[in-house]
Amino acid sequence: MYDLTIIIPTFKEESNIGTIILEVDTVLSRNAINGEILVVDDNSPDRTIEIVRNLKKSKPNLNLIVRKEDPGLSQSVVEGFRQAQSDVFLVMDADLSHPTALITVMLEGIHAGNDLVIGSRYMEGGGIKKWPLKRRIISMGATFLGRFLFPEIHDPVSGFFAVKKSVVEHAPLRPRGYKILLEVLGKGTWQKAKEIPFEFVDRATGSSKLGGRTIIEYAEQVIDNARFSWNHHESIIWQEWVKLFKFGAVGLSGIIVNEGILIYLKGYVQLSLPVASIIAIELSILSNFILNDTWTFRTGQQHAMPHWWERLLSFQVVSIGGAAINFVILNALAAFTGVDYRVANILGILIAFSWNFWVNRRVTWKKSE
Ligand SMILES: Nc1nc2c(ncn2[C@@H]2O[C@H](COP(=O)(O)OP(=O)(O)O)[C@@H](O)[C@H]2O)c(=O)[nH]1
Ligand SMILES: [Mg+2]
Repeated sequence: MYDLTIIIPTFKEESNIGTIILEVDTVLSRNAINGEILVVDDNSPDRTIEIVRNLKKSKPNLNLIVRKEDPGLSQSVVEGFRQAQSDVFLVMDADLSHPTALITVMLEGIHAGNDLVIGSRYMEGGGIKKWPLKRRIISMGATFLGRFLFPEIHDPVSGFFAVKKSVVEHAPLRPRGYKILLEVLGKGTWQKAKEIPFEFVDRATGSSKLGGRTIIEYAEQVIDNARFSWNHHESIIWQEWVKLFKFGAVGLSGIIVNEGILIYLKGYVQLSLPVASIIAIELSILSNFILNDTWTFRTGQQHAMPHWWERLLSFQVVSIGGAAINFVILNALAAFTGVDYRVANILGILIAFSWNFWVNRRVTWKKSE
């Protein structure tokens, strides 16, 4: 048994595999980590396998799996999970895009109690070097989609992460395509994840295997994970649905508060309509805030905005933004397209609702790190 298994999926990496193995091995021995290096290759037609076999002669902690069926990056990583001889897995690319210097930091993160430690390109301190615009756009699209399922993870599709065996051991992973981390996040059993920023450096040699098929597979995977959560209420994605549902219920309650107060102030107190409506709107924003703060987003964890008045201010600003979005969409659609104003308003409400939920989820009630 080892303390850590570094899983490296490979396909046609003859120009990189020797270097990455030596680099990883140096990090392991320098830091006295009893680590296994597990290369999972999809029967590469080049010299990848031969190079690993040669290195294995002098490195007993180096292991190789050669897969002959169902080729794929994610499938290979999952095969690595199955055959790894330790309780902590760290997945990294062979093409030197992921810095080996972070291996120790990620391992420390796991030892500190995190179920997952993700090397993140999309947070402060992280980045991507030497990527063509097309790759950047595809990657940002994938990340954006992934964040709907995991709003708190900056880079849910990173290929560089460490995970406890217990997270994936019994998870019904359906690996396909490139984004194995999304599958682990969606179906694994985890509570605490930490991200560490790093700078992704595009490969200097060999070529990327990402193609058009990859994008379709990814979309399927996102849908499959969303569907999975429907039957697995302990999953992180389901907890996200619950928040969305509660936020929607609170929004509906706000309509009742708004209408009730308006009727009272206009009809009984006899205030003028503009004054009555401003008060009704503001009080419904306040009641929405109280319900969201004590119910929708009550997690028992510290908020990034620790004081209630900070969150209230943020919620207030977001609400005004939402109202502006509703207003602009309704009026623009009604004025410049043939859309009926009632339909236009429903559209405006839906988009404003999405905005409200999304920004409040990620800003107002963001968890502290
Ligand atoms: N086993 C296996 N590894 C793969 C496959 N496709 C890519 N890889 C490996 O996965 C890592 C990332 O692949 P790469 O093509 O560099 O993706 P990119 O960095 O997103 O362009 C590299 O180590 C590849 O050798 C595959 O089909 N099977
Ligand atoms: Mg690469």
